[in-house]
Amino acid sequence: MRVWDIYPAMDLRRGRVVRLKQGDPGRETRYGDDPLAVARTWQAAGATWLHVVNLDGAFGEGSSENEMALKRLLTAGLRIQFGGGVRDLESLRRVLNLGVERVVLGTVAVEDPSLVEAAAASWPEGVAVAIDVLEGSVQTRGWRQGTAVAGDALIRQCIRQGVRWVIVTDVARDGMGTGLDLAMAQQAQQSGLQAIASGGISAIVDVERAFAAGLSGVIIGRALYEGQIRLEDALRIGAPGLAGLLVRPTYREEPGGSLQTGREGHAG
Ligand code: AMZ
Repeated sequence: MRVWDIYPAMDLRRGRVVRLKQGDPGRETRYGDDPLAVARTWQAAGATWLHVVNLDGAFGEGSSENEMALKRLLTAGLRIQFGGGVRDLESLRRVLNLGVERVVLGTVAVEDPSLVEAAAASWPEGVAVAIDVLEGSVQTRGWRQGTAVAGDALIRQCIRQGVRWVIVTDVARDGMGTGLDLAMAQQAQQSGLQAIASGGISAIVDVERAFAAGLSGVIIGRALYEGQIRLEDALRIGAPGLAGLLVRPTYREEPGGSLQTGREGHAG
């Protein structure tokens, strides 16, 4: 059966909810000082998952504030996907033991691939590899280090290593509201991985396109915090119960030029 989930994003910096532009800590917008309260608003809107990033961890800085925030977030009863600074098996095990359902590994996938292979063997549903790409090449260490590894090479590595989940982020689009580039996520999904796309989602049509492209989910950040997308609307896309089955949305151009979504009706 097809998997499809919407992940509201929560990036944490010193225990506070922020969004960065293109991952740049110098271009930060703060959205809240109480991560649990923010998480509860997403939960009230119907979210089942939350994608949490420990930015301090990703930048190689320790953060007891973010760790405390994560522990509080885990009390909300949401399913949590968490990444940032998890770079050895001991930290991975610890985060899973806290109750995180899926841990995102970025830097180690490039710097210590054997660790990812071991992790995927032990927790096939519990780990995802971050494919954070800028102009084709993978970025590590808080997206401040370019590498010689191409995004599609990392996708192939994931397949060889038995990784099930990947999160494909277009760094140049992240936090910029420029729309989603689906190509690499779609390539990953078509290679048999469960691919979640992130970076640049700015309108409900991006979510519809990701669903229509067969992806396993999308991560939405700034567009939710700034109100370009209502989470309730995003959650309706692909929701079983509406048409009874998952159906692909169809698009038709209205005379006024606005894009409307229709449904093909019952599939099968
Ligand atoms: O915004 C950033 N600068 C940033 C960010 N959001 N840098 C890294 N990350 C995220 C990755 C992934 O989810 O998208 O942190 C995680 C990877 O962390 P690490 O420590 O494993 O490379």
